[in-house]
Amino acid sequence: MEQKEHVLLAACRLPFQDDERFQSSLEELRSLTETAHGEVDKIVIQNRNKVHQALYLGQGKLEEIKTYIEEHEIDLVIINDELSPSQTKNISDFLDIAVIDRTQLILDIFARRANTKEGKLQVELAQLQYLLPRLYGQGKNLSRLGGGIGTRGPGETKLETDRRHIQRRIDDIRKQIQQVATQREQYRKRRKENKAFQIAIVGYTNAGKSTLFNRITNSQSFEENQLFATLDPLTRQVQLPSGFQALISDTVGFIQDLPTTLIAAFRSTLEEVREADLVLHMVDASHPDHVHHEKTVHKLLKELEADHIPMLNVYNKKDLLNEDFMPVSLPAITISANDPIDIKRLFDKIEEVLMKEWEPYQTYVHASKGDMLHRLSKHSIMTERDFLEEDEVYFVKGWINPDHPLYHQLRKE
Ligand SMILES: Nc1nc2c(ncn2[C@@H]2O[C@H](COP(=O)(O)OP(=O)(O)OP(=O)(O)O)[C@@H](O)[C@H]2O)c(=O)[nH]1
Ligand SMILES: [Mg+2]
Repeated sequence: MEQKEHVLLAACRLPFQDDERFQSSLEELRSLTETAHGEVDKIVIQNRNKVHQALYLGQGKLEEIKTYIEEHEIDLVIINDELSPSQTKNISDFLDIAVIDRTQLILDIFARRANTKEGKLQVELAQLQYLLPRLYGQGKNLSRLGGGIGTRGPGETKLETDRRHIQRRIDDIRKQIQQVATQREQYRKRRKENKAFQIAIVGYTNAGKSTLFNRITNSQSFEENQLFATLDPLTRQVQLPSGFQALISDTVGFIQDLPTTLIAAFRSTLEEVREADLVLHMVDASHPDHVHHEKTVHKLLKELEADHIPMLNVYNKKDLLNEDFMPVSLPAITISANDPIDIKRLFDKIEEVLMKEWEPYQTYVHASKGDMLHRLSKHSIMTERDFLEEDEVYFVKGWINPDHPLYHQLRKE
């Protein structure tokens, strides 16, 4: 068992900040810290008109923190903001202790979690890009080579080498990511050519995406009560009640104030979402701040140019809710990912949403054309199928995606 680091969290509250939002971002910083195996000993808040340019907090407040640190054996200070390189250094010098900011904390968690080649490369790239402008004179921070929050990953071995070396590594990683991205692109193209219908599960971190994915596919996606349990997308085949077949993907969780370096690095992973035909937006409905989580996800989907894709809002963790819960966005379904009956309801709801998007059809298929019947049952939502004995034909009715080649075939017949 890893030794837990004792952490002090510090934040500036500015006049324009909404009180509830401020509190929940602090709560989030606390769970991020715990996810990184830190233990929060104390939270220090200072109300200010603006952030202190050199020290982030005022000098008096820092004196107070320094005294606390000395009396309570704190290992690390985490600031609930993105700091400039010089702010980090100044605070660290002042307190004579390691200081990291929110971005570095999130990078650290991503470094622990990445488990495919692409995921690891992306995290390393983001960490190096974060490190580059902060190379010189990190003082106390650099002496934490033994490890601990914020030091995992590539930083620790390369700190003493020069910028050029890091720059070369960045270029190298970029090339490798590009290669993986090209492979991914080809794979995606093949799926498109096969006209596989793609469903992406997206949502704020910890909403229950992997849990749902696992219940649906019975597969072993990594699922845990931690933030960012999933960093790499997983795709499996599913069959809806009508027989319609689709691919479904689990994706990395979203978070507010995602470090810009990471957004760039994870773009190719999240590009899967842009290619999706249907988005299942999962929301932890039991989270007090779920409305804001939803907004964050919508905003990021827009940035990814994925906001035009049909969406079903899936409000999860019903078992933790009061009965009077009302969905915020429609179309919606409220479920508990662990309840098999709810999974069945979700499947029905997905078909309902697709039928609204698609076109109705009805046609006769001769009994000798078993292949056509099979294709229709896989690629459309077939609602009726009757065998008319005297004519040896099937009469079928259903709903079909107008983008699917079968649609045009049906119209010709
Ligand atoms: N009570 C309750 N807990 C749930 C439900 N669904 C998921 N959870 C729990 O919520 C936690 C997070 O679930 P995950 O499936 O890992 O969440 P995720 O959205 O994949 O999270 P990231 O991969 O970190 O973005 C786990 O502890 C799950 O057991 C539910 O319906 N009810
Ligand atoms: Mg997950």
